[in-house]
Amino acid sequence: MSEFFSSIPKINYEGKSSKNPLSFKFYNPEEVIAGKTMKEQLKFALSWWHTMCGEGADMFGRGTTDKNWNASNNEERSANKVCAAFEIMDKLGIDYFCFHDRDVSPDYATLAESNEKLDKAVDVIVDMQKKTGKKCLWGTANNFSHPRYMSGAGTSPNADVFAFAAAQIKKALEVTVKLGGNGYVFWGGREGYETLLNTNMGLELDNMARLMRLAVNYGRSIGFKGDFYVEPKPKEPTKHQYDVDSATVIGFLRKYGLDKDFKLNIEANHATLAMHTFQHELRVARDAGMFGSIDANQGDMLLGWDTDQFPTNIYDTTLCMYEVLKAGGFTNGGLNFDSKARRGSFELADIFYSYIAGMDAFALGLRIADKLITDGRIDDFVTQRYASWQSGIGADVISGKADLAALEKYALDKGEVSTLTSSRQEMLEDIMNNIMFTL
Ligand code: XUL
Ligand code: CO
Repeated sequence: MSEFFSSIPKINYEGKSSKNPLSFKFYNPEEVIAGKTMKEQLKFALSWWHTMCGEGADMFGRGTTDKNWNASNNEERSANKVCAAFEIMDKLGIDYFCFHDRDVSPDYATLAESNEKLDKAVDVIVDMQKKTGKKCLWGTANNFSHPRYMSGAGTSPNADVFAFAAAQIKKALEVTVKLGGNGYVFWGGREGYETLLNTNMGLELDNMARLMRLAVNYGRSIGFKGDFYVEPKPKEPTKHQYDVDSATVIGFLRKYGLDKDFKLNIEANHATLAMHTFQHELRVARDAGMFGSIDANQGDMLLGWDTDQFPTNIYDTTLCMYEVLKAGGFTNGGLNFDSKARRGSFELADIFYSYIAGMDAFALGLRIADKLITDGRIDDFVTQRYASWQSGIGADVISGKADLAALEKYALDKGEVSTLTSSRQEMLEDIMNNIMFTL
């Protein structure tokens, strides 16, 4: 097999004092943190679309990176992409990958031909999986790029479009099962609207749920035992995406009885587009018992769109890993780098620099999150802050013993609340800095 990155060596852990940019400073795969190896805690995945396909094009200019992988036609490109992807995973020590059907093999003239060519490319992946042991974290169907999906897929006003989307999902599920994937993602591509003047929102949402139910039924019938995920996002490409945020998606899944099969795939940049912190979105999912997987990236707070930058903000990665550890760690999910190098970072070597930056940022985040938990000051503060719910009137409210009349009597007898305590935000932020910077 030809090497695509002959100048890049295998990336090793060299420790935080290393000045070698092609080394990990914090990610030491076999080191045990919080009861598991870092590799098991972090479950890093490569995103086929950004890494193997994205060439850095934006609204104002064409791509800056060549992702043709020395191919002379589409089929050859699909096969070469597999070799290049496995070389990247091997050199970085990444165990998982995520894909859309059309990242692996593009659209051909008909659905039948697209399926046939997809099968061929998938066979190459299966072959490489056998040789390397690399695994599929999750698969999905690209139901948003083809012009037929201009007004949505599952929420299209046109039933034929719904049928095409369903057909693509059926095939993508089969491929995910073939690749041993334990996750299947619904990111709401163009499932949303631009104006309610032309939109039957109620029907569109019912239809989206119908499509998800059909996917669950079919997936289970072909032996898919993993988790289905919805990936919330509030806007872009449509003005109003139906899957706004974790809370909205959880409400939707419960309304349609899909909450037993679906969990959430939380993406950092989508959280901030929804005007939430990444941690908020993770907490909402965790509290609902629906935390599943993560699309790791970050936005730029000065830009209002989905920049999908490689994550380097340690506060965010720390608080993310804090939520992951509190959720008991990943089961079927993992950390998929839904991230792309900036347009100006156009050399193939930048793929490695970007992944190293992202992997190290999460490794450091995991180390600090573990310290935050074992240190205990922050968790103890929270427990103390809610202590009034452990006994007395608080316990009576929780057990259901206290009705409104009992609460009124309690308040009247008390006269005034005399036990208010400070919320101590600044002290807690200082504790966090203290833990972060005394590693
Ligand atoms: C788009 C996005 C997608 C999903 C998979 O914003 O995040 O790449 O992760 O369809
Ligand atoms: Co994503």
